[in-house]
Amino acid sequence: MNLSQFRPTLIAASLSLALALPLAVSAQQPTVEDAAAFIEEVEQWSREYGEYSARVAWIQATYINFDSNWLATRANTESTEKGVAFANRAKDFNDLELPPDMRRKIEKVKLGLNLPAPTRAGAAGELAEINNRMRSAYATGKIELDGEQVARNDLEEMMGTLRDPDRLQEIWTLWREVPVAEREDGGNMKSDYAAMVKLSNEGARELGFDDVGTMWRSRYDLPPADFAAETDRLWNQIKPLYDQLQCHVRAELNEAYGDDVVPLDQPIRADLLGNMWAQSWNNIYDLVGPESADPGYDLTGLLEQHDYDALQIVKTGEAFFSSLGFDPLPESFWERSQITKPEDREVVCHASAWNLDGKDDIRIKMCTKVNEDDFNTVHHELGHNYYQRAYQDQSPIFQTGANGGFHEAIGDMVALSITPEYLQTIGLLDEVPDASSDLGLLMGRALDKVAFQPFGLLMDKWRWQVFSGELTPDEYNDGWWALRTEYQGIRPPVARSGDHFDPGSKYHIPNNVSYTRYFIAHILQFQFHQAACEMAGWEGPLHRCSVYGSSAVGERFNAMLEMGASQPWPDALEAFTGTRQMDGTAMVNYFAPLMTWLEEQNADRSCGW
Ligand code: X8Z
Ligand code: ZN
Repeated sequence: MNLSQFRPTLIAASLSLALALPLAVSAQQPTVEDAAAFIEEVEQWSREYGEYSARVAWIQATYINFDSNWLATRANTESTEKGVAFANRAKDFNDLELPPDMRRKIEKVKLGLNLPAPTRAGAAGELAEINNRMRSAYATGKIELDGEQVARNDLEEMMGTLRDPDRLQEIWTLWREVPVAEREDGGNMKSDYAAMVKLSNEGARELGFDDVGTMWRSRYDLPPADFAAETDRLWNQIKPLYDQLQCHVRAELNEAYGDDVVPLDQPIRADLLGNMWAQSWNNIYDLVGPESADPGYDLTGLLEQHDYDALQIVKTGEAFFSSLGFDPLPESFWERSQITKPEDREVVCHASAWNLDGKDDIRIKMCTKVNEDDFNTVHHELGHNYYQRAYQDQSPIFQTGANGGFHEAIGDMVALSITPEYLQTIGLLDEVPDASSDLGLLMGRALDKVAFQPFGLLMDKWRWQVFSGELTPDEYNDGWWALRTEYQGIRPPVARSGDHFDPGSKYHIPNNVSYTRYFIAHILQFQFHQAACEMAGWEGPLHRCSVYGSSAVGERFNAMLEMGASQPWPDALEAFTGTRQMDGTAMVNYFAPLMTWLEEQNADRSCGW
């Protein structure tokens, strides 16, 4: 029990407040003491059941079979039932004056479930079964290429390395057959998704939300409508940069593939951008990077040349955090993590970071490949782990990010410090390229980070429309492509119909992981990076700044991480950066020289789609 959450002074103060308002508090109405007891019950349960269900989920994710699915479905059912009951009880304290800390906990309990089930008997179990089927379908869906079964993460990698448009189209299309593959009972991921939407919306309405989308938008210490407007504001800050990038990339792909494959007056074919979902484009740097500003190396090549294996990549990531002053990862991390793909069983390959016991049992689960993408992803995942460990002394209710975007931004901020200078420091690069390579370096980053933003935004725009009923199941796929085209300026390589379920080809849809967090994280990580470089006394261009080795940065970083979700996120942001606003100008400024160059390149081109 974490007694620091129940400081006697706070309780005494709030009790006297309650006593001073006798008219507002009838005999039946709950008291502050009731609220304290309720919170304690939630915390106790979270500690005990949280560890149990995390261990079950770990087994299921790293050893998918009939039994682990059975166990996970049962644990999910139980925790949903309990979470719904807690959220409903939390509403009893709506009209009670509480000290801010307790009020914040009560509000968090109301929002605690990712997908609430209705309270009627059997509903939580039904929801858990549906979700489990979708999760397994995504992780284990089989894809045959030339008569041979190919591992899903090999296919993901192939989208980055192959350059034959027919082959790319083939893989792209096969991947998207999984979400519509029919089961023996006639259902598929799409029908499951529609059933999940219906059930969880019913649960959200019982809790007083309009729908699940509103519930998800309520997690940012802002009214949900204000949060949606905030994401649009941030997007509009960076959209001009994205538009220039899209225009240039289309022109370069047109050079590479010709008018038939890449017509200049249409959105870009989604399979040509070096990524299964066209969400990050750094893998096509060789096709679209500025010839005059070659950085002279690529990270994948360096890792190969230096015989890095997956374990060494993780050790390298750990060493970065150690250089900031964080303690080494515990022995159990190395014993229990899944760093590479086991050959003998089905696993969930999509990368994730775990804390199993709310204390030091932190781990990553990856099917790490030795390439640039996974080098970055390892840092991303470790960021989650160091955050989890830093806030372990908070109440379990506050053991999460200041908002979802913070959690996703921690490791990414560190990865922004993977500069040529840093690579030289750790012995991967012999010679640091001079300033004439800056445009190339910036282009590499932009293809990863700027290209991501419209995708980061539209994933949940689509779900918000789905949960609100604006899109019906028949319209799911068309609505998806309408957003993909509007925001990203891309199009499917082959005709799609209402029978397809292309959103289901992306992990976070069948797994119900909200996605605005990544959009926010891409904004925040540049704010963090800028602030960190200032703290480290860096005076050059931000893309050349590495905070490797700066204990001053580490200390202030840790102060933010330790807070977890105990304070509204502007407080956490202020603790590290001194500002209380999310702001896209840090990202825009970082890429300013590239923007100028892109505008020059595009001057005589007809942009837009
Ligand atoms: O899902 C992830 C992480 C795990 S939280 C690997 N990311 C998003 C994705 O892969 O789509 C990181 C970037 C965006
Ligand atoms: Zn993440």
